Amino acid sequence: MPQVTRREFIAISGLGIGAGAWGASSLANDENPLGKALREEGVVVKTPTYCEICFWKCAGWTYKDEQGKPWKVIGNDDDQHSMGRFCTRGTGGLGAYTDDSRLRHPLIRVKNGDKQTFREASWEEAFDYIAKGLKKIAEEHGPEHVALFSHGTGGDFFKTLLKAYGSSNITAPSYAQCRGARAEGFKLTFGEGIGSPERLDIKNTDCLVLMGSHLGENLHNTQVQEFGEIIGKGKSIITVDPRFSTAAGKSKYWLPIKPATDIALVLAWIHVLLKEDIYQKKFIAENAIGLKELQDEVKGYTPEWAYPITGLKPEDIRTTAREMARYAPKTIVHPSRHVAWYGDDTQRMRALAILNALLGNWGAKGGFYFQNKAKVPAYPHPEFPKPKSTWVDLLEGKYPFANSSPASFFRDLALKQEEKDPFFKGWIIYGTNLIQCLPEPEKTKEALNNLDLVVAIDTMPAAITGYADVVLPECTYLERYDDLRVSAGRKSQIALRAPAFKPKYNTKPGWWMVKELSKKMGLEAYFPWSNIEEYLEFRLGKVGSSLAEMNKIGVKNLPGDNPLYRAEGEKLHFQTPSGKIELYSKTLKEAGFDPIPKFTMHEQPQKGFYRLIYGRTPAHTFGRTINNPLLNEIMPENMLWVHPAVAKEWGLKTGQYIKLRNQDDVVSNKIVVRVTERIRVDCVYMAHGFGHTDPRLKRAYGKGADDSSLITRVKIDPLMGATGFRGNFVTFDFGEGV
Ligand SMILES: Nc1nc2c(c(=O)[nH]1)N[C@H]1C(S)=C(S)[C@@H](COP(=O)(O)OP(=O)(O)OC[C@H]3O[C@@H](n4cnc5c(=O)[nH]c(N)nc54)[C@H](O)[C@@H]3O)O[C@H]1N2
Ligand SMILES: Nc1nc2c(c(=O)[nH]1)N[C@H]1C(S)=C(S)[C@@H](COP(=O)(O)OP(=O)(O)OC[C@H]3O[C@@H](n4cnc5c(=O)[nH]c(N)nc54)[C@H](O)[C@@H]3O)O[C@H]1N2
Ligand code: SF4
Ligand SMILES: [Mo]
Repeated sequence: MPQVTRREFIAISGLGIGAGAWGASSLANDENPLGKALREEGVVVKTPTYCEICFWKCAGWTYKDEQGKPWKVIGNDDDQHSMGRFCTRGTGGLGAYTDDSRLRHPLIRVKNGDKQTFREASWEEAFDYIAKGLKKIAEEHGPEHVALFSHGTGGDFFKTLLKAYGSSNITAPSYAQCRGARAEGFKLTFGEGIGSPERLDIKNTDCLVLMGSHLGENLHNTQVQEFGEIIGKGKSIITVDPRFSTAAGKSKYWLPIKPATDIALVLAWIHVLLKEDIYQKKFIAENAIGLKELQDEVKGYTPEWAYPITGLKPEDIRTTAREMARYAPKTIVHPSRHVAWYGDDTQRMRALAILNALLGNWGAKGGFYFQNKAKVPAYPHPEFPKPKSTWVDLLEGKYPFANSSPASFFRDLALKQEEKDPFFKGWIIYGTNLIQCLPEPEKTKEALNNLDLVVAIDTMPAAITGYADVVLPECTYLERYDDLRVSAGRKSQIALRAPAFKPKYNTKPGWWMVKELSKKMGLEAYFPWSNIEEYLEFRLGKVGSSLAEMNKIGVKNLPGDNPLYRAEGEKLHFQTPSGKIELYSKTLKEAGFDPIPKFTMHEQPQKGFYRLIYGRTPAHTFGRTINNPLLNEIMPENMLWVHPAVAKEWGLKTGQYIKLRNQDDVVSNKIVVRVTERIRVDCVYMAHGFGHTDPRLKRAYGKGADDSSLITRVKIDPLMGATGFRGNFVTFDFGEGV
């Protein structure tokens, strides 16, 4: 079936250049008299949307002027995610629409002499190709041999398609590469996770502890705004980070921890709370089991014990533990979000969950509030066929606490395993750049090579699209309807995304692709609506609303909100086996794991090497915005943070370019050095998402370095399969090009 077997990477974005870009209009500026006048006269049109520049999904309004030209995107005042304001990235969302490097046409991989290339195809041809390929795999191997990788809203329609086809092998990098270990660590302790948006009552807290959670650079909107509020009120903030982050700069205490030793600090904090009897005793007595076992376990974990491990002074550990206790239960130890660090991540999250439990903040004002979630009935469809096997079968007992499939595990199932043929034969990849988001990118490329069919659905010529057989260009979120945003939070709320502009070029919305593909595959019964408006009307009608209403208001609160906080003396029930918070976990013990987290020392850098750490930057979301003309202007490339002592040793100066070489001799792109006291001497830091290698991502190409390329070693969490990214070490390389 494949027209081309060995799958070479093809840089595709140069195919077909056309249509000029709309520049950043000064009309977007309210100071501009013309813009102001237009607005006052009401000649602008505003359309409701929710942002797709990251996964926080803030609701807002897209404005255009009388010529239908884009003006601005701003927050919807009634939305609990945006609270009326978009972050830097969301505000730059118009750049996703205007980006002239966008995908423009469906593409099919072909052989051209001994070179591979893409040819522009019609939608009809592209769908035929995919339907034929999927049919062949189903006949020869079975539909469960096809996986869907999906991240982002439109992916839900593809999930329905895959299930209708007969496979439930669906995965996302937001589990094993992001917050999966947090979900399982909290579930094992409290019986449930903390969701997204996280149920953190930051605005009412008196003490916020951030452990590698870098609010301010991590721009998750609601949290950053609430963080700003408590900074303004002078609340106590404690930041634990090997780097003096933006959040550290706003903190009462900054603990520059030695990387990879967080569990030791948390155990020492727990020790202090218990030893000094300053934990929330009544709450624990009523709601938790395992206190005695916990007390026994942490007896020896004194701050003096933790000092040589973490590099943090015993008095600082005691002072900060007392600070947390002083404000409890209005204290939150933020469990952060991207938690795939060192391979013992579920246990680190367990330690944080236990610490939070001792602070009595579950269901407390200023702690973890109880979420409300809107319920909107699904559009009915026939029952899905039962797959012969599911991802749980594929795991064969590995990662017993995984409640979702790890994406990297799926990747490995497309690799040859000890003479066995790879399990997966086809991948459909929606809105996730697997080359940059999975560790060990060379393995990902090898897996892509082995597959019979690779389909990528994207808006941009992201690296992953260069490995596809068929590329389906989606229009941006500003040009399409999507499913409703049904979110959990303080209120039960829904939001609508409607198109502000017609799709540019020959791009289409995901829902349309799925609907058309379903016809080719004989699966149209699963999509019994004729268009998205009909689909949305049906769902909205079930909750007493309509498209007309939602187009006017964008966001709607549904009735039925439950209290956010526990009442005085209320008896709480937890969905754990004991019905209580499990400080000691019998479940873990029985599965052969530590029932109370223990600290194990991780490998430290060899002489001349530094631990590679990475994180977010306010102007960008991963790699997806680097080419966005508005956001690229704010930050075109990343920098390498290097401590002055290290810089001196290597003769490095701010502004000079350098390459990095990791422990496996992989060399990065060049990156500009920033010498700064704001980082420890044993690590270097860069923002993730840069170093694009496709020459026709006009603005992003060759700018900065890609941390992923250096992450050739992973530490996998044995409980749920998280891929620890932070056990990679780099040294400086003065080779060619620097
Ligand atoms: N090295 C390293 N790896 C990491 C991380 C890290 O910090 N460092 N972070 C991890 C984390 S926390 C996460 S959540 C993952 C995220 O990893 P990804 O899921 O890869 O997230 P993005 O980089 O946002 O990539 C999304 C892709 O979606 C495309 N896209 C954007 N909008 C649309 C749209 O409307 N429709 C379609 N079809 N496509 C669209 C973009 O062009 C891009 O190719 O990465 C993980 N991997
Ligand atoms: N602007 C922006 N905001 C985003 C995103 C984005 O792409 N751009 N992505 C969103 C997503 S999907 C996620 S998952 C979140 C992730 O955001 P967070 O969960 O807040 O942050 P991380 O990326 O886990 O952590 C980065 C921080 O950890 C520190 N660190 C490194 N090693 C250690 C260590 O051993 N111990 C401690 N204590 N700290 C350490 C780094 O110095 C850095 O400050 O951000 C979200 N917000
Ligand atoms: S946090 Fe920013 S980028 Fe993310 S959805 Fe909200 S406005 Fe968009
Ligand atoms: Mo994430």
